[in-house]
Amino acid sequence: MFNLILFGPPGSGKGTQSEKLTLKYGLKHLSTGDLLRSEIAGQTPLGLAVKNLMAEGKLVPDEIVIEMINSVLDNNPHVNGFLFDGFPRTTAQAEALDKLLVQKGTEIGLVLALQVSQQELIKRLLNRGRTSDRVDDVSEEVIAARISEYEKKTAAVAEHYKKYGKVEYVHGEGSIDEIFDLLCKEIDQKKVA
Ligand code: B4P
Repeated sequence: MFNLILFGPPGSGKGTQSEKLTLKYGLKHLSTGDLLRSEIAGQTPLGLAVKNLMAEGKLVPDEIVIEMINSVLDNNPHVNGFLFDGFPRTTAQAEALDKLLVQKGTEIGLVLALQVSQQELIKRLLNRGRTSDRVDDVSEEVIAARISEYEKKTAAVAEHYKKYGKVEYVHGEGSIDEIFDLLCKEIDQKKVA
């Protein structure tokens, strides 16, 4: 089983590249952002609890996200591996994920961290806000709040996995295919090694 984390700030291309990577490597795509948005769309109690936080660009509480991941892992016992997209987003989530994977006899194989300038992130997200129904992409204020949450709480996740030598940085600006090739090179090197 090969488990991958695609890491990076909001708008760095995690969701975009995850779709291509899951197809190529046969991994199960697990996006906490998508899972949370589908709870909101279904107006479930969980969705109602997180709706305002997400609209403000704040992170959802760790307990909610960890419980959600736990049940997805339980419901997918026979996959080749998971691609975690947008998770973990705090050190507490990373520690919880490591424990859950140990219980299942596996671990994180690689963390690919996309590096994109702040100016480019804002441009991409505002652009998506014009064409999608993502409420958190519409205002520059909410985008700034998301980038600030990333810097305060999420950047530390890379430090957590660096301790285990699992992080590779990838330049996340350029065409989607160029970045995809860079990511594939890192994965192929790791899987062969
Ligand atoms: P997410 O759904 O994870 O969304 P995101 O970080 O904004 O990035 P996303 O993956 O969607 O965008 P991408 O970079 O692919 O999170 C949303 C919210 O959910 C969070 O703010 C938080 O509230 C909550 N949440 C999720 N997970 C959580 C967790 N674990 N704990 C707590 N809260 C959690 O793409 C952005 C745009 O760039 C797209 O329009 C794309 O087309 C474009 N793009 C991509 N690559 C490009 C390229 N190379 N060139 C030009 N444009 C590109």
